[in-house]
Amino acid sequence: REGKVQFNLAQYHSFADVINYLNALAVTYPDRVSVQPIGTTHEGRQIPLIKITNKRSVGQKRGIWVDGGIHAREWVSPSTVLYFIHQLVTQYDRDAQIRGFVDSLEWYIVPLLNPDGYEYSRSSNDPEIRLWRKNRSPAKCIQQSSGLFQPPTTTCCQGVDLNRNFDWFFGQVGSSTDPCSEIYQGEFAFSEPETSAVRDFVQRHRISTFLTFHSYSQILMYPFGHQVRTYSNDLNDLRSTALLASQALRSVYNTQYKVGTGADTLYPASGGSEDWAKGKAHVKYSFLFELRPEEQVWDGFLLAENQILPTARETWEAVKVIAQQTLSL
Ligand code: ING
Ligand code: ZN
Repeated sequence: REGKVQFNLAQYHSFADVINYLNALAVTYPDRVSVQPIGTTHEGRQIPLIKITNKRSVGQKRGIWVDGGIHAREWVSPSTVLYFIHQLVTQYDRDAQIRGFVDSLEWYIVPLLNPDGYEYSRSSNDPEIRLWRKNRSPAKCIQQSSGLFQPPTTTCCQGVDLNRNFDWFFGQVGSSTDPCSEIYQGEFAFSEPETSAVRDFVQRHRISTFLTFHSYSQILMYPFGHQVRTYSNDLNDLRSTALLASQALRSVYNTQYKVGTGADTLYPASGGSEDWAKGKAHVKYSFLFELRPEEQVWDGFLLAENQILPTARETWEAVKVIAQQTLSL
């Protein structure tokens, strides 16, 4: 079955291509792969999760959650997560460390958490569309007063920022109640099918490690992001693991990452999945990766396809460090 599943990891793909790839892996490697939907989006797409573990090895295993593509325009995120899937599935027979990860852990991987937003961002090069961030929830309208003696106007906009919609200090900071804002938090925590699917799945499984992939800025974040200088009581474990992971990442192409909380390194924002996973779902290790390119560029969401594999390769080194730490819990 070597080389049986054809998929070009060096290109950006449609959601349909991703589905076909995951299903082909499940058919070709039934002893370690299965695919299941974890929810259905507003536009009716089923969100696929691929579970990777050695089905013959028995006993309680720790779970690692991995998601990509929560934000539509961050295309290198799903591509990078697809590379992890490829490594775990196809390197099993060649690499003893990966064999250990697949024998002794359960990987729950959602490469494309926001397929509606992703397909929308693929549908045009118009910046309003290509740079879409949110999901595609139905339009919500607000009345705006146009001035004294003017009739109020109604504005309607689509989409919720899924990384403001988790139940962690929901609506408090770095988010908006305006449906037209890029950081619109939604009507209430977990109002969206994508976020409630993550909540339900994580709560029903033994998850020790939660990894979520964004772009861009080259930052490895640990909790908490809603307030500066605010950390979990096991900060030392998270920070030392993050530093080891960022060193492993740097060892490949000398790509430099900052390490810290979202609030300390970028800006405070509440309602994020990484904070919810640590603060409410009580996973041990929760990290958010901001992938390439570096913070200073202005068109960082338009990352050239020749950057996909280098980004994925270096990030995989960091993920393996975190998986190794998870194994030794
Ligand atoms: N970045 C994250 C965001 O959702 C973040 C980073 C999360 C910062 C939480 C602070 C707190 O804004 C991207 N890529 O959107
Ligand atoms: Zn993002």
